[in-house]
Amino acid sequence: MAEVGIMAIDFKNLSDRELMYGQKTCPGCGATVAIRLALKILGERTFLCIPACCAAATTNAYPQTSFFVNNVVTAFPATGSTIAGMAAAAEAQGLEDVTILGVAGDGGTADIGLQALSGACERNDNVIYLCYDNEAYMNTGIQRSSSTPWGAWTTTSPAGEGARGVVKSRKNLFDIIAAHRVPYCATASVAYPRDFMEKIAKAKAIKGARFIHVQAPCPTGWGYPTEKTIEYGRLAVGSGLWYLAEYENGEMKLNMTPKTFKPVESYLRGQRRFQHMKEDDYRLIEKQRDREWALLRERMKS
Ligand SMILES: Cc1ncc(C[n+]2csc(CCOP(=O)(O)OP(=O)(O)O)c2C)c(N)n1
Ligand code: SF4
Ligand SMILES: [Mg+2]
Repeated sequence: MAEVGIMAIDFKNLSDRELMYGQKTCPGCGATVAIRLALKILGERTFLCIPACCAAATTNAYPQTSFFVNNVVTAFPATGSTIAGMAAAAEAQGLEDVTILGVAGDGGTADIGLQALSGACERNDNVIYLCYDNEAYMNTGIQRSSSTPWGAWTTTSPAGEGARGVVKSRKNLFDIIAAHRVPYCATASVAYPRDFMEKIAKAKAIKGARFIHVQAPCPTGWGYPTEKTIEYGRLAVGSGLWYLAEYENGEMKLNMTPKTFKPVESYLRGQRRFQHMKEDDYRLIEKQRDREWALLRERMKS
């Protein structure tokens, strides 16, 4: 794979200071990695907003907080509108050195929060919206979202005798947000921290509505050993079931272009949510992947 550097960060001299710790997430939580790394780049002058989701429930049990930046918890559908208001307030107060950051799960972004996010993007509000995607509603016990992949078991998409898990393809958030013609939009993975942090740094340097969709594996909801979060994140990208891309100045570009893919079963077989899958399912997913990648290569620079 050819990895493309995006924004120079002095990794050697990166601050040791953590702006998120003490959270009560499960061990191996990918979402935690995403938020912690994002805050490292964005720094103390960040005003954070989180809706109902794992990231809020595990960090803000009043009177405790795991954040060392200002933060507010908002209603499930309201991240986009709350950060729009925060950006307007910052502007009214003449605060030019602050970053307004919304962090929400896939359910809070692709489903219930999509309208508010769309409004913020369409108005080009001066905000960064980070969606950590663990591919289901995890905080309430693993229900399917519109970002849950084809074939995955969840409590609302059962699998077994006569049922095959989710039977539709996931929504493509990256395309939806790029269609708003925002200044910057990207996909990322917690398993590629350098790429992710460079994208956060790039977003920080741009004004207007910026969106980053980061895949964040979840050992509890996906059903794999807690120490394998980074391994599964890597396998998702290596098998072509998650891609790293950017949209900027009206153009889309792939940041990694695998010459050959790892077999999809190397990613799927070890996860409880895909345990019901058979050889035919793997081949079907492979076909969908190849179709998707043919389109990606056609419409994106690499
Ligand atoms: C209007 C409303 N509906 C439902 C809920 C219950 N609820 C809280 S968190 C959550 C799931 C969030 O899923 P996601 O956004 O993917 O974040 P995750 O829990 O996976 O981190 C739900 C359904 C709520 N708080 N408000
Ligand atoms: S359920 Fe998943 S996303 Fe939620 S805290 Fe646990 S590991 Fe993290
Ligand atoms: Mg989720």
